[in-house]
Amino acid sequence: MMAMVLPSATAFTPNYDESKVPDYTLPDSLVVAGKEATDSAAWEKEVRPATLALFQRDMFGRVPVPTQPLNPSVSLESEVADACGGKAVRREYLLRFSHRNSPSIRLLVYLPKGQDKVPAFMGLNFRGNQIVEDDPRIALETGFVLGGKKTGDNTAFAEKNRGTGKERWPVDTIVGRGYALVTACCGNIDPDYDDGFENGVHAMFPKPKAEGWGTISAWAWGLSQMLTAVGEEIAEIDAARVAVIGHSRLGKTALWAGATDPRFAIAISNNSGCGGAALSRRAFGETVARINNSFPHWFNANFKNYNGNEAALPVDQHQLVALIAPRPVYVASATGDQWADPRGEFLSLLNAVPVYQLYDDQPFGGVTTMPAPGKSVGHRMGYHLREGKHNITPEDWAHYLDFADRWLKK
Ligand code: GTR
Repeated sequence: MMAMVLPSATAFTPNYDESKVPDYTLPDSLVVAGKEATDSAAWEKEVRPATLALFQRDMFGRVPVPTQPLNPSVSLESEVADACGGKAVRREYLLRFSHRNSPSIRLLVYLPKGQDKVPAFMGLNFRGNQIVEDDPRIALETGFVLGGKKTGDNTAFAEKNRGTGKERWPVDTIVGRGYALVTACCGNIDPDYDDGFENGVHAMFPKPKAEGWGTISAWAWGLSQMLTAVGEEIAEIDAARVAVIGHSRLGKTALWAGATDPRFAIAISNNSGCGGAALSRRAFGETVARINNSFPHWFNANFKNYNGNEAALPVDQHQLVALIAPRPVYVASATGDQWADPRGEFLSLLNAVPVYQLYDDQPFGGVTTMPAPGKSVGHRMGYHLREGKHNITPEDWAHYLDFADRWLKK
């Protein structure tokens, strides 16, 4: 008998045809849960908290209350004075909590030499700190990394990856422009797979309910802890001038970190796509159902109610951008990254303008249409579309550094 091949339940064909984007109406970012923001005070007092609560309830989740104090502690593990051809001091720190299930978060820090209280970029990496530079003195990430073994020792994989992220982390340029860089492997905070909240920082908290946090929320929480650690331990960095940055799933994380922690001075989302800067209602490229099926652990259980049902979402991603107001925000797309819906990413920024306008007449510099590739536009809200693939490149960084110069240099 011939076997019948049935289409798998998860078969998914992304829409890349602009004419097939469903008609949609975006929720009004200024009127949420019956509250209206007519000025910045009303936004801050009522509409912003109501918006944040909806994102927590239906998407990223709420961080559970720990059952005991977590008492973070930071130890300096290494320091070299010859990084970036002698332009930088490089340190490694270990951030831990007093809970018996605490993971160790290993921070890699570059500080421009001889400068005090510098602004900084902070972002997570996928494959361990050793990717940033091919220097055997940087500790290998032997635990969970993207592309390595899910459990067990990843030493061999980490060895192979030394220095492979140097395009993504152009430390020489960053330091040369007067910024510090702080990074850590996202897997230190929460390994990127569905494990029922058993590992990573999740293991220090009670098990979440339907509203509970997923991995993106855990990563964002980790970034906040890293910011606290920087403020307390690294006098060379001005913790009030830290830009949180991330690529792809870590770009979604950077936006959520910027939304939940107002201490981040700027949030930068690089090719963050669905669940990040891209409008969910456009269902262009990756969709809510697809992301929840492929990565059930990224968002909370309630977010699954919107699979194939984007119109019912009480918020859309322009409101995630708006939660960062009035702090500067930057979104970037790539022409070859249709999966992340460049137009949807741009439209989120554009539709967050009314909230930013409560603070600034022309937050987006009067921009109303998507710019040509290669050009950075905007003012307090920045955007560019890079020619090329899903990636973060020195060209992206050049725009981020210019943007940071505008807002973080004294
Ligand atoms: C993809 C996922 C995207 C994006 C990307 C990444 O597989 O569909 O949402 O997050 O991974 O993080 O590299």
